[in-house]
Amino acid sequence: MRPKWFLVVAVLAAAAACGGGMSSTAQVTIRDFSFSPSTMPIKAGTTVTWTNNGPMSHTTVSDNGVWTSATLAPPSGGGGYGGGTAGQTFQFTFSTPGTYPYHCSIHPPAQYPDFVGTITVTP
Ligand SMILES: [Cu+2]
Repeated sequence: MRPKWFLVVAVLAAAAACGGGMSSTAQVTIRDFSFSPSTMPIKAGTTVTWTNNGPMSHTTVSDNGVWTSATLAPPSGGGGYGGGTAGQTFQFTFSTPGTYPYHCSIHPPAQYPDFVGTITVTP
């Protein structure tokens, strides 16, 4: 049987990892034409990074005006020869609990109904 101190260490490590007001991060990948994951629950204080990995330029824009990214260029060049650039990113930190739907302003939901996402922020 495992000694009890092992359990204590595990609980303390878990508390240190997610408690105490430490910030955390989450990732959304933009493709042609989807946000992945399209729905994402996070805790308040989490910084979300959107990364464009599709072949076209895209944006991430809050339906309610909470955030508006610049145009995010796709990754380019290199391939098997190396070099090139990574796809551009946009970051936003969610402080207030709520539901935050968003879309790409270049490819709006009227033409791309599945190209939408939602961030749900809990306290
Ligand atoms: Cu787009």
